[in-house]
Amino acid sequence: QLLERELRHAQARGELFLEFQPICTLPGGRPVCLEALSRWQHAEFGLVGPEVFIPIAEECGLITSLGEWALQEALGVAARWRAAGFRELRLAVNVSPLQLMQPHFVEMVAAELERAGVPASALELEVTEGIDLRGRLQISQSVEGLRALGVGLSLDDFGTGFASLSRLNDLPLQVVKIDRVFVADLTGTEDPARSRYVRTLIAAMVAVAATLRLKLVAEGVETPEQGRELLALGCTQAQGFLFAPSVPEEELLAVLSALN
Ligand code: G
Ligand code: G
Ligand code: MN
Ligand code: NA
Repeated sequence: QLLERELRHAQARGELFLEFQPICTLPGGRPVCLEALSRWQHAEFGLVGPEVFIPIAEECGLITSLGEWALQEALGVAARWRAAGFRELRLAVNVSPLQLMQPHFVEMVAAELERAGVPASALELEVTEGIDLRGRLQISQSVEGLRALGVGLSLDDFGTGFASLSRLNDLPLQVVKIDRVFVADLTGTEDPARSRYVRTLIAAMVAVAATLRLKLVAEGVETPEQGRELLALGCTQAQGFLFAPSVPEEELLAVLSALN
């Protein structure tokens, strides 16, 4: 189809770029990590979002090279913010489960870290369980290899995919990210039963995360009220428009100094 054909040329044409969004402490709003988010600026279609082109890339086999590009590009930017003095600021990069299926994925990650001069401990890979990761040998080997390398693993969009609370102990995770649909319903719903339910759900996630020694990040936090609710529930990190939208590298310094 048309988008697929155009996506095949996007990389070579330089139409892909990255934006970065801070993940901050709750309370305090101190940035601890920057998540790299891919963007596609097409000459005719305009800005195409990753929720559109990532699934296309996954279907047509472009995700491997797109994912490699995103990692390489993001590590280059991270090397620059580290050189500018932000050494404690980690980098989070989204990876498709299909990338974890690649036999040489871990070697690729190690080579890109080496090339950028960024330590493995400064990198977190975010994976969304859009497919069931269980029982896939290559995926468990990749995940184990990343752990051995010292790269962190985050479970993205938690609560919406295949992953259940009982699964959190099966992957060597450091971080779980609560999907923004739950955060939105904390305060944004007219239905008190729904907001009570979402509160209970988040409290349960906080309890499980504490037991498993996982960091919990709430996504899509837009208002101070949501921030207060999440803090009261025991959530200690958050990401969202409350702190900053995603911005290109050129605007990072301004965003970081506004947050500090
Ligand atoms: O930033 P935005 O809300 O448009 O991102 C939408 C979704 O696309 C997010 O869930 C994010 O995890 C995913 N995404 C963004 N960039 C990448 C990428 O480089 N690779 C993969 N696999 N997913 C990405
Ligand atoms: O990996 P993930 O899909 O969670 O990536 C975050 C996505 O959420 C990005 O596409 C980003 O543009 C979007 N986003 C970031 N902050 C907010 C927010 O506060 N509210 C909403 N609705 N979307 C957000
Ligand atoms: Mn993500
Ligand atoms: Na997400």
